[in-house]
Amino acid sequence: MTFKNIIYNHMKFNKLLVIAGICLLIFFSCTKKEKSFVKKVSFEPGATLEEKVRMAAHVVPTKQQLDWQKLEMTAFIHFTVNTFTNMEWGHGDESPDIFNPTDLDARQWVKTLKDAGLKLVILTCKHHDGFCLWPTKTTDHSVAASPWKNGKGDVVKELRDACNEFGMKFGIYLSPWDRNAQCYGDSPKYNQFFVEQLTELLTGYGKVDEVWFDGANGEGPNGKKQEYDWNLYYNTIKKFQPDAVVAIVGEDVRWVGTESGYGRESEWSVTALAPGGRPEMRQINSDLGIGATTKDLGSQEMIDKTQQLFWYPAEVDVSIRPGWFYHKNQDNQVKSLAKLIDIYFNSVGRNAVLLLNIPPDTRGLIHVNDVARLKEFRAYLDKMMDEDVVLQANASIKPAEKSVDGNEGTYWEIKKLPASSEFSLSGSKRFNVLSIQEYIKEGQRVEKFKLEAFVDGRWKELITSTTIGYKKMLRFNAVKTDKVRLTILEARDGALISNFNLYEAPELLSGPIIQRNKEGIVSLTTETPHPIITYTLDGTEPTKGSKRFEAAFDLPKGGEVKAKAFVDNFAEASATVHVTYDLQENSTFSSL
Ligand code: FUL
Repeated sequence: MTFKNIIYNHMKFNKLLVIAGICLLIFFSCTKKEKSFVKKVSFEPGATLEEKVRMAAHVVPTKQQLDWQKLEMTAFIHFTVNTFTNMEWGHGDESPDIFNPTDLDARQWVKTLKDAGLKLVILTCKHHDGFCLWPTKTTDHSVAASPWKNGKGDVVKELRDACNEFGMKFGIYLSPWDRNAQCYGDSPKYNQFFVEQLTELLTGYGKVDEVWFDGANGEGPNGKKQEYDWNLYYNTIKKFQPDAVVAIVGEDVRWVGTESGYGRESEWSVTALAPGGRPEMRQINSDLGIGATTKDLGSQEMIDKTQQLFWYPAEVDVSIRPGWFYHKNQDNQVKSLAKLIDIYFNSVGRNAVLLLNIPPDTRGLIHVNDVARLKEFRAYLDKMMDEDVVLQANASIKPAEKSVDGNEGTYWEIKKLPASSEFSLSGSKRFNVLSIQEYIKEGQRVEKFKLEAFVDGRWKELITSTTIGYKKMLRFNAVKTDKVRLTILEARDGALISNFNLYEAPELLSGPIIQRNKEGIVSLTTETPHPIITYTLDGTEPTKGSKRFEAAFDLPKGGEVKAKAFVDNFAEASATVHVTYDLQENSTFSSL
């Protein structure tokens, strides 16, 4: 090759490089994704509402937050000296002698929870009374001083081992408020004490997936208020368990604001509420006049008022019984199946994670009534989700909707709004539940959508709702059709829909509630409208031929009442419920 040739080839090569470069530039500028803001975005002063809302659409969760959200249902275990004193908040002066479960079996807890579909379990390692369920080096006020297993036991370890065995995620609740620790209120000293406890739990029991910090903060024994060093606590968690989410007074997961089991209809994961307990975060919230219980945390009106937004998703904590701890006199107050399902739709179905508390009894076991109810709960959900009637989207999907392969699965991108998508079902199908999800890895965007069914030659509206988020589930009157239409009406940027399912939820037939008043009169009621209730007083199983309940009846001497509810001309029956009354007012209950 001559020198001239070399120069010529070199020039040709350079030209090619330039052309290739321009092509690459064009390619990348066309495919360039809008910038995402992981966990937090701050606005420039003077940003318009329109600019802020668009940025809000691109606030995204951390990997830990996303993984946590996908758990959908998690469990709480409240267990400590309160279980034995029949209290909700111990005073801190309880003797460790009273902590003596006769049959503690963490395997029974975890198996029960796992069978119910709960994916993570959080234990009250220390509640406000200060008693530690593990043999801590920080205080004598622990299981080591109790008669249980001659002071050699460790509830945290037993739970951890059971979680390993059943493949369950594991979380710790460590109450910052401590009514036993002498140093509580002497802020630097207690912070050190607390961090030592936290460190023991974070380093001695393998992987911790969630750390739960309660907001309750009472006075110390010396009358002084404890100033918690949240920076120190968070840094300790980051150091030892960087993949754990920190909840409630934590910067990853937000308290939904009630303990009733119900999230907001419009539950934004992108909130103006600043997360956690650090003073600068508290200042932001106090300037905005908002807190976890504020009704609106993420609407455009709220965005207009604030200078920053956070990915701060909601957790709904609620107990299966009235109390957080076990109380024998609440054995007949385990929430009904209908109530639990309602809670499911209003927590998991409202863009939140459900944290359902199931408290073990004084034996250290989950009571048979709670076990039975959880089984019914799982069976109901399985039956409902057995068949998704949406089989395929028909050809009328608009070109604006494109199917995208994201690394968390496929989603449709719907850019121009409002936009409707039609779906043909696998034949004429009956359904009464919608489940819809956004691809939240890229943010939460939908503000309003509706679902219609094609019935008798025209579109009939089934439901209109606001936000979606990770998951929205809605119930409506059952309809039978072979075609439905989903319309995204408003969104903060292109809507990214990752799942769209329609189910038929079985009629919810809750068992009768049996009650006896002071005069000994027994009444039977149900949450289901217009059932037929039959009952027996001789211990036999109630059938459709048994005595029908028509009016309250006298049972002054006590006895066993067994009852069942029927609907649909006896085609469907509830579980049998029974109560045994003695001469006094005491009763025992179980669902057979
Ligand atoms: C509250 C506590 O005071 C209750 O006892 C319970 O632990 C609940 C989950 O959080 O703040």
